Amino acid sequence: MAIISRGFAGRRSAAEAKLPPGQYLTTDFPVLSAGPTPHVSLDRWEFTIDDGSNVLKRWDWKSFRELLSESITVDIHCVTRWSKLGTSWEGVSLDVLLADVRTELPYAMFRSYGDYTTNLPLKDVMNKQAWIAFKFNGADLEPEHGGPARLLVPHLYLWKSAKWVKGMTLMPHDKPGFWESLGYHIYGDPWQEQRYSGE
Ligand SMILES: Nc1nc2c(c(=O)[nH]1)N[C@H]1C(S)=C(S)[C@@H](COP(=O)(O)O)O[C@H]1N2
Ligand SMILES: [Mo]
Repeated sequence: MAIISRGFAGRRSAAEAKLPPGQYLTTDFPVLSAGPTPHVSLDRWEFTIDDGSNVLKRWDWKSFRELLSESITVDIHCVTRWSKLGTSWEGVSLDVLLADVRTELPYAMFRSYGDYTTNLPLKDVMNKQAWIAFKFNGADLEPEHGGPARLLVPHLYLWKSAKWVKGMTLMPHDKPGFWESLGYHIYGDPWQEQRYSGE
C-alpha cells in the first residue's frame, strides 16, 4: 500500500515538475480568441517579413509548404492558467524563414489576419524556439486554433503564439502588441509568472 501511494505521488510530481507556477493541467484544448475567427483561403494566404519600410520576404501557401518543416512536441501554457503537456504540431521553424534575412533589428511585431498583434524579441524566435505551425495532432490546424497557420512560441505564455499569423515586422525597439497594450506582460515568461505588466 505504501509502495503504491509513493509510486502514484512520484508520477504526479513528474507531471507537476513540468508545470510553471500557478498553472493546472488540462487535457482538452480551450479556444481563446479576442475576436471572430478569420477564414483565410489558401490562395489568398501569405506570410511576409518586413522591416517597417520594405518587404524582405514573402511566401504564398505553396512556397511556404515547400519549406522544410518538422514535428514538434512541446508543453503549452496559457496565462488563464491551463497548461497542456506534450502537444504535437508540425511547422516551419522561424530559423528557416529568417535564414537569409540579414538584420540588426532586435524585435519583431507578429501580425495576424483579423488584426491581432504580439511583440517578441527576435532572439526568442530563433534557435528552434518558434515555428509557424500548420498541423496539430497530425491534422490540418482547425480555424479556431489558428488555421491555416499560427505562430507557436511554447516557452512563453500562449498569447504570444499568434493564431492566423500573416507576417512579422522587424523593429528597432520593443513595442506592445494587442494584449501587451491591455496590460499583459511585455515578455510573458510562464516560469517567472510574467502574466501582467508590473509582475
Ligand atoms: N490572432 C490571435 N491569436 C491569438 C489570440 C487571439 O485572440 N488572436 N489569442 C491568444 C491567446 S490569449 C491564447 S491563450 C492562445 C489560445 O490559443 P488556442 O485558442 O488555440 O487555445 O492564442 C493566442 N493567439
Ligand atoms: Mo490567453
